[in-house]
Amino acid sequence: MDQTHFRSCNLCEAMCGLQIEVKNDTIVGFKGDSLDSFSRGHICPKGPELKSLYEDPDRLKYPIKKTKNGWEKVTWVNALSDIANQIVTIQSKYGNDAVAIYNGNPTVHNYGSMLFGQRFVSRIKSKNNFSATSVDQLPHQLLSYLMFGHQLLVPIPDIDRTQYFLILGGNPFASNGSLMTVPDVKKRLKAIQDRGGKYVVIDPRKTETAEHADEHLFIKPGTDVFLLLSLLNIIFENKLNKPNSLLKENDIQSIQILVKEFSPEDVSKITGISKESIERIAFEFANASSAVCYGRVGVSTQEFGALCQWLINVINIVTGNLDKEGGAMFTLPAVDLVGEGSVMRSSSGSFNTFQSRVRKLPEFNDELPVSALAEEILTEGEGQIRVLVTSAGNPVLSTPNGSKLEKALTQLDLMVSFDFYLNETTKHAHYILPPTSTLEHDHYDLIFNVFAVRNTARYNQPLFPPEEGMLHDWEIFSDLTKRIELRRSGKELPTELIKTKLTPASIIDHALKSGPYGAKNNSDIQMSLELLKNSSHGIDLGPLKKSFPERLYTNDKKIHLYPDILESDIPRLKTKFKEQINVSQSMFPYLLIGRRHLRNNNSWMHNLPKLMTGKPRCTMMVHPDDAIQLGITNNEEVIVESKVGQLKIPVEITDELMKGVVSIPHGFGHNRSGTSQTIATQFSGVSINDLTDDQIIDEFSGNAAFSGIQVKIIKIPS
Ligand SMILES: Nc1nc2c(c(=O)[nH]1)N[C@H]1C(S)=C(S)[C@@H](COP(=O)(O)OP(=O)(O)OC[C@H]3O[C@@H](n4cnc5c(=O)[nH]c(N)nc54)[C@H](O)[C@@H]3O)O[C@H]1N2
Ligand SMILES: Nc1nc2c(c(=O)[nH]1)N[C@H]1C(S)=C(S)[C@@H](COP(=O)(O)OP(=O)(O)OC[C@H]3O[C@@H](n4cnc5c(=O)[nH]c(N)nc54)[C@H](O)[C@@H]3O)O[C@H]1N2
Ligand code: SF4
Ligand SMILES: [Mo]
Repeated sequence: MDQTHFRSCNLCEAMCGLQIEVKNDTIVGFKGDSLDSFSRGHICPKGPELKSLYEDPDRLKYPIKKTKNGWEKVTWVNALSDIANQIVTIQSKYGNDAVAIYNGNPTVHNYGSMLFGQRFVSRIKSKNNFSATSVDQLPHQLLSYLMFGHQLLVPIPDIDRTQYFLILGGNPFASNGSLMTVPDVKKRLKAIQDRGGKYVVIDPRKTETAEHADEHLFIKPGTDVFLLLSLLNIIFENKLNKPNSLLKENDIQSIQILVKEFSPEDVSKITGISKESIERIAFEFANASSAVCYGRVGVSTQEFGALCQWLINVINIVTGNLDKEGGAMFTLPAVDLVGEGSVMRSSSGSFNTFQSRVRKLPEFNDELPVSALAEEILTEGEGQIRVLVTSAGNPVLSTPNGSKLEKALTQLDLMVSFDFYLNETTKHAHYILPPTSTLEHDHYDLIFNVFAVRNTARYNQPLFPPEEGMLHDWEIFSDLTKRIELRRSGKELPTELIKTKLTPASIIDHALKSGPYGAKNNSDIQMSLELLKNSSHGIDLGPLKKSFPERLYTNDKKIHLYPDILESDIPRLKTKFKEQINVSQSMFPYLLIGRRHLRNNNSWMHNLPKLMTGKPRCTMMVHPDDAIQLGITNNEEVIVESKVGQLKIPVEITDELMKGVVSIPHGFGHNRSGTSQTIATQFSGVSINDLTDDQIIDEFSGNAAFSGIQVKIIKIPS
């Protein structure tokens, strides 16, 4: 069959529209959809590789079971029945917490998996629920919950209208934006400059984004919290703050008192940013006609990740830039996960209502920090994890101290992985349950429309039917959940797959019709699935609009500028401040940070040959002066050692990096045996998470702290 197919790419957060030409059931052309009003024809090199993913000979298409003779193909019914039996038996013997779940990043890029995976999690009723949230954006969601009353009321930079954009720890040129769904980010950043505005990047590396910025400042990894405090110090000291009727006066006073201790002089010594620059940025930001401060992975994954996100919100609020055009705004998506009364309203959040068993780390939104996963498997006693279900995740490569987790996985009674690759994590499973890939299923972006720089909606139909016998993630979850319920009530398990009338599309249709643009709300747009099916380039629902106080969900309808609970973290902050001022020579003198590359996507797209061309990417970047001091040269292999591990990696000398800082990308380390990813193995690289430490976290939120891991660089004698 010949056709032109339009859909959006679901690989990263940018949601670019794609135009796919098909002849005789084969893809012959792939480009950006120029009629998509949101992405305007933009795509990156990863988008077209959805084809390679679909055609990848290493992609699993039927369930496999680990046996004495190796992996064996099994039927869906046998696999799902056996798994259901084992889960119910183990839970009745050892309690619900004996079963753990880890949901990886692609879950949120796959609405079927999200909707039916959540049902599965809720039926398992285990405290041991983990996800990639706690190696990523947990602080953003936590602070939205604490300050605005809903974890998904995340402030989004109004990039198309701002005059001053301050970026900390984000590299949208490589990542294509995060918690800021923004296809075409280069053009949009350039447009700020073209209209006389500025964008400024604060990063220990002069990144691709920083390269084009009006200003880039190096910062010592992990010290952003002090920079943010001193920016506020200057703002208050100079009365640059603006009144806001949604704030409580005591909150402002308490913050004013707190920030007084963090003078630009002291902070300059800690961060490496001059006092003058700190002062100038504070003035420029506060005096701009509109401004937005934005921090991403580099600042959320720090020892003070939560305080960083708090202070970023505070800066936006007190300078009058929250919920204002050109500042940090909120979306009004067609499927509303936030609004009171919405049929799809997600939980507003929860924090520290229970703790992990071993280290007592706090729960957020019914999830525990994944840094605790390995110890919860390895530590004997009541509540020990015996079963792990991973879905769309590769925690051996993506979570801190991956080698420790790897050892833990070998001790499980049962491990089940929803994944189409046999990789570093899934190789430990007893069953791998492979779902269809993107081009074979439909998709509506539930999550990234909530984080987008414009309100948009788009429904993506499947391009190809699934091969005979293949199932979607949601179908696997749906069947398994039902089997567990049947087994719990002592019923026989059916010998066919259990069909369901409810589909992801039917759930969405209902939500669209009753959502903000649906007939139920008397909107002229009359939003529905049918309408989206007939709008193959998606529908633009306009720029972000003022949302408060209507969509502010705190109990008193005020912004909680200084949530009480944060006070418990201030002593830790002050101790660190003193330590940092009197910093002494460390056994591990270099600070390690990560990096992303446009052609990688976390750990899982290294098996697509076209994305792996070009010069080797898994290198350790180091500043030329440091290289001289260490006596190392380009491409030479060195040993990098941290408190928890060691690896060998080639050197890349570059003045992109701040002195004293080294950088290694995450997601590599495909040299482990027993996987089946032919191309990825050829470009194996090493895993930075064999150096990062499960014990180094943001103690307040439980989020992993990857930025600024102390390491030693050892020259290998020739
Ligand atoms: N091509 C590509 N795109 C992706 C991904 C990918 O793997 N590849 N991953 C996707 C995912 S899951 C996410 S969450 C997003 C992330 O999106 P971004 O946050 O934009 O991603 P990064 O490129 O990791 O940017 C983090 C930046 O923080 C800097 N940094 C490190 N430590 C510090 C510090 O202590 N202080 C400051 N100020 N900066 C610091 C790093 O040098 C880096 O430039 O990207 C998404 N998009
Ligand atoms: N040191 C360091 N570590 C990091 C980061 C960092 O910046 N530095 N970044 C962190 C961040 S932001 C994130 S989000 C995590 C990501 O961490 P994870 O989510 O654990 O890992 P991914 O590499 O995204 O692996 C995704 C897995 O899902 C599979 N998959 C892809 N699509 C589907 C699908 O539709 N269905 C199913 N069932 N499976 C699918 C892939 O084959 C792959 O095995 O990594 C984190 N780790
Ligand atoms: S930027 Fe992201 S959404 Fe756009 S084509 Fe690339 S991977 Fe896909
Ligand atoms: Mo992420």
